[in-house]
Amino acid sequence: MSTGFFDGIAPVRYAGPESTDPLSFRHYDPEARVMGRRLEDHLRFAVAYWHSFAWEGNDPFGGPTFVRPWHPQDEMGRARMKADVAFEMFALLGQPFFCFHDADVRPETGDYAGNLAGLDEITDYFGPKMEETGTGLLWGTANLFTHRRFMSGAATNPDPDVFAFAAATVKGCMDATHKLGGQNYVLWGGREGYETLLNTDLEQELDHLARFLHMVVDYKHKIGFQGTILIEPKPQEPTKHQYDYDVATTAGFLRKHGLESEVKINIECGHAVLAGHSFEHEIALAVAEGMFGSIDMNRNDYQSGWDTDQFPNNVPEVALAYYHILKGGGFGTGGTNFDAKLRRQSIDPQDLVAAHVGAMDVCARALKAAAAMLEDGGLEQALRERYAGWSRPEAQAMLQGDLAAIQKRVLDEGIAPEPRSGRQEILEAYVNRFV
Ligand code: XUL
Ligand code: CO
Repeated sequence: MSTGFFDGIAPVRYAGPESTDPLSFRHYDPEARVMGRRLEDHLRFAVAYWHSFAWEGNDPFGGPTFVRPWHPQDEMGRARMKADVAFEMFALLGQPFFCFHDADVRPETGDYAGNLAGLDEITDYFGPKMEETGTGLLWGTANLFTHRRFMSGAATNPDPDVFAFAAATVKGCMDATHKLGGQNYVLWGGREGYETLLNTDLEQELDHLARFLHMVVDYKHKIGFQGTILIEPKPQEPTKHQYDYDVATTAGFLRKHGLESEVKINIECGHAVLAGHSFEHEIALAVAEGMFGSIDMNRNDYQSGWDTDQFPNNVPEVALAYYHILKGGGFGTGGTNFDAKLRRQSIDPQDLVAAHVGAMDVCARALKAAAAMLEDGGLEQALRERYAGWSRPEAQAMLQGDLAAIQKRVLDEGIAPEPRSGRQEILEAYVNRFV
């Protein structure tokens, strides 16, 4: 029986680029073929439970604005109603996946056993709904940052009892993810970082973080979880300094601790920007490191310096992100998770559906542009020309040689390099033809 929350909203259909209905897809036709693959299989969309159903609209100055029938979220009856509504929206959107934290889906009971029982009960409730709506789990994760017990971190907490509580919580969430056939398990270091070095043993905390991660990997193998373990970097917020700062930091950390073949990276657009990078930089670097896993799609406000988690609406930017994803071979177990929330004035149920429809259209349009650029090959051709000198045998031999041999060659041959144009504006105009 329907909850009635989305009354009057029909399942969203592809209606073509001319459609003016905000509740129709203009660019996302799941069945359309791009580079020989269905668009749905390229993009692998997921809805994030936390922003869409658990967040109540609070900001630092104001209380809840959404006031949904399942608020306050303090007992199992309302957790089930929230699940009913969530799966009703999944059925309307038809996206293939969702993602959740334990704390999004069950009430906080204040103790470990109570929380675990709630998670077990609600994930049993999800099972048939996933079946019925055809919605899979892209990833599960543990919320190790909201409750005050985690105020000084989880795996990096100075108190070993918090480390224990966090480890036990992650075990429970991995079990739940495995039970629901999740394709990945994510660790975002919610408060794994510090507020001040004055009270922080940075070296010890990083060692504990690595040990924790090894336990996660060991447990994955123990239970036969086939999904990918993903780390989601973020440079700051909530702590002043987050240990998983960006892709470069995370890749170095994984290699130092022998985890590079076991763990991949989930890259969020807004986090990349907070770290002073572009989304495509973080993706390209993860691909180069062999650690690209999945993306959290969103955008930050350009003027504010924090994580605003808005829905994406900039096709040229998103196209460059998908360009690097496609060039790297596309998603494996990963996908496009909308880690994005409504603005707190957008209180209508229709706003929630329309936000996802608009975002899915932005991504579809961007992916098609990225595929067209890749098929046209203009950027790849420009790269080949720019690096062509390196295919000469003497250039390759130089990489096997030493400084003295190179000096001899420079002197003998009178090597005097002539600068060549980087052609940036021409390439930017080239991209503009596709987006
Ligand atoms: C926080 C964030 C999280 C993770 C999952 O900035 O992105 O929602 O994606 O814990
Ligand atoms: Co995220």
